[in-house]
Amino acid sequence: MSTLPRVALITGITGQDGSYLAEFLLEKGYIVHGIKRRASSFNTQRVDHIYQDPHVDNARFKLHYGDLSDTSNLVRIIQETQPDEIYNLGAQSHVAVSFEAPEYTADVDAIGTLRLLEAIRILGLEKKTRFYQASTSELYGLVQETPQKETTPFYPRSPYAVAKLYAYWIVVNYREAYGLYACNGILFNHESPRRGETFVTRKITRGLANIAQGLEACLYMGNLDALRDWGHAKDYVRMQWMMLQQDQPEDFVIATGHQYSVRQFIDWTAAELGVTLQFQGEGVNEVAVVTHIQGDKAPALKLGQVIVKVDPRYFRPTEVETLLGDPGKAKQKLGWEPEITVQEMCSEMVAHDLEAARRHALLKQHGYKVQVSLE
Ligand code: NDP
Ligand code: GDR
Repeated sequence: MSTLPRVALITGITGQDGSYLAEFLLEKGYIVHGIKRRASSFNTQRVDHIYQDPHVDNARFKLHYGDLSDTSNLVRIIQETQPDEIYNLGAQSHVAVSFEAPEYTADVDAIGTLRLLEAIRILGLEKKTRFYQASTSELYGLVQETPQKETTPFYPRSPYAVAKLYAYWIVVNYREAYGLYACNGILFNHESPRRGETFVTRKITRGLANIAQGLEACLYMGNLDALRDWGHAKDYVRMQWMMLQQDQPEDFVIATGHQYSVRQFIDWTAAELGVTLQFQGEGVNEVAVVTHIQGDKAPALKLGQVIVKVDPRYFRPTEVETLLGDPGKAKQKLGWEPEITVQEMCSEMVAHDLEAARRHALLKQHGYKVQVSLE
């Protein structure tokens, strides 16, 4: 057996999952290549801590400029890196944004996947390179069965989900047509302190931490009734790797099997800040009012203050109201189970965002101009 380190190529390495997966694979001894997009400012914050100076010999972490919309670039990177495993995590991953940019989303999320699979074929790497596709619970959309499992029919409800539906099936087709080792991980929502700031959990933890420290006045939210099965990204990237280590390629649902509302996540976040909220009103008039404050984490808040309001701007043209996964197959076949609960994850996210908010508040107190980005 070869003793050479295994080589992985990750698209979307600068994103939430890409950063955790890169850490995980480096710890396992892999050489990790990642594709990053050219941007007008640095966009590698999530992987800067594992970056290795390319001038040093034997660097095991390497970044390449590239884009899922650029076939020749992908072919060249795969040819140069000769990966044993490709993890296709790159995507325009925001569901609401996909209604604004449907064509771009289709190009990157659907055709981008095809470009990678074709690159493997063009380069004759069908027997060498294993392929992981970041599929999604959004495929279930308007749910046909609860809980959702590998056999539940799909009903996508956004340009993002429709693009991911193409990607899902092209992976299945290339596996069946050409014998590629290619798998879909149908992942339910997973979060962390590295979650993008405009996804709902991070928007809540960051927004309420900022309000608690007097940096923002109010958090404007969309559908508070939406129900999601939230897990921790660290648990989910472990499963991405496990899926590529089996004898036969298969598709798996990755979820916790528990479901909560957006309103519940707001409540947990407030509780982490020592704040009790009461939700009042209905529909677009619903607000959350501060009814109790304990401890020193929310010095800027006052009793009776309204800190959450509904803004219909955040409603989606077609909503996915409820998602709940059944991770039974992953447990039974791979022995995978999530280790971090949603409450532990919320606590970690609030601690992270509160620390940042306190830093900003301190700067503000000392006369420095502080501007927090809002959506
Ligand atoms: P993020 O949005 O955090 O990361 C997306 C990554 O894709 C970023 O590195 C981004 O680069 C990159 N990217 C975007 N457009 C392109 C492009 N045109 N070419 C190359 N790279 C591009 O997503 P997550 O880490 O949360 O998710 C990873 C994958 O898993 C995505 O495919 C997502 O759709 C899917 N998924 C996520 C779930 C979740 O709950 N997190 C659940 C199910 C599936 P940049 O940093 O420059 O923006
Ligand atoms: P989702 O995640 O669409 O499930 O896609 P998101 O966190 O954006 O929304 C979850 C639910 O919360 C509701 N919601 C809001 N969402 C956002 N972003 N902002 C708000 O203000 C707000 N208010 C309520 C949404 O309507 C929705 O019902 C994520 C992405 O990571 C996808 O890439 C991935 O495929 C799926 O999870 C699984």
